[in-house]
Amino acid sequence: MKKVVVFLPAYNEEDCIVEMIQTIPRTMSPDVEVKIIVIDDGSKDKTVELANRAGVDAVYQNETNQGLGAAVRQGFQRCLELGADIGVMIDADLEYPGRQIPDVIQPILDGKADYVMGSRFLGTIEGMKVHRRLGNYAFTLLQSILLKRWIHDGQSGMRAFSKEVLQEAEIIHDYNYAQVVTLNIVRKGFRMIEIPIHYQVRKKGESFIKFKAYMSSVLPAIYREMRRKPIPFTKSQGNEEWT
Ligand SMILES: Nc1nc2c(ncn2[C@@H]2O[C@H](COP(=O)(O)OP(=O)(O)OP(=O)(O)O)[C@@H](O)[C@H]2O)c(=O)[nH]1
Ligand SMILES: [Mg+2]
Repeated sequence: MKKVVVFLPAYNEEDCIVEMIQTIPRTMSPDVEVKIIVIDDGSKDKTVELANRAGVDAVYQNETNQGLGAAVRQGFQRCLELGADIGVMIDADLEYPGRQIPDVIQPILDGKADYVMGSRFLGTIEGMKVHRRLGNYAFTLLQSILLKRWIHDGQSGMRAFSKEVLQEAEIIHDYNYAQVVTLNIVRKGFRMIEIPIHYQVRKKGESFIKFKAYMSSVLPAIYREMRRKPIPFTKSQGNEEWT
């Protein structure tokens, strides 16, 4: 039996959280057990109450807002505490297809990958604005150059992580995780693949992305991450620190 823990980082998502939780299949295959948890990051609306009523396995509540990077880092930790073999992260804002979670975990179940990104640009996209599309292309290209391999969608809000990746991945800033975590995981030697997903832009709630804050946090974090020297992960060596 494999344990899959799906975590949703959520900040003021009362308009979406219930419907989002309902999109996540509870049964994926006979040998997979699914748990769903919410990492609430100081929401000031009814996110926590509604998530609890929607029947998730746990809601972890931060008193104050720590940022999406910090929330995903906490998500990894919670998955491990719950004994996950695979952790899945998915945004709470109804943009990503919960029904496709079985597709993103399959390559890990098959032993073909350690890290799976749901790729919007390999799949279908509904309603993404032009400036967002360009921003996504630019940040994805930057990651492709830094990793010397082609990536199609470096900012996806739907990803799956093997247990080893949950243990080893580091997110070096609290504001965001999207690019730095991929640089971190891939440079440690884990196998990443992308699979096509269907994406539909947010119809309710508010995006947290503000251009200036994003640029001034994410770009320096990418730089800092690349300055670090990755120690390749091997099963015997495990937890060695980076220098
Ligand atoms: N824990 C936590 N989650 C956050 C925070 N800000 C946003 N989120 C959640 O992270 C997910 C992604 O946030 P969005 O604002 O949709 O960001 P995005 O999808 O990159 O941007 P859009 O394309 O505009 O939707 C959603 O589930 C949010 O609720 C935060 O500060 N802390
Ligand atoms: Mg979103």
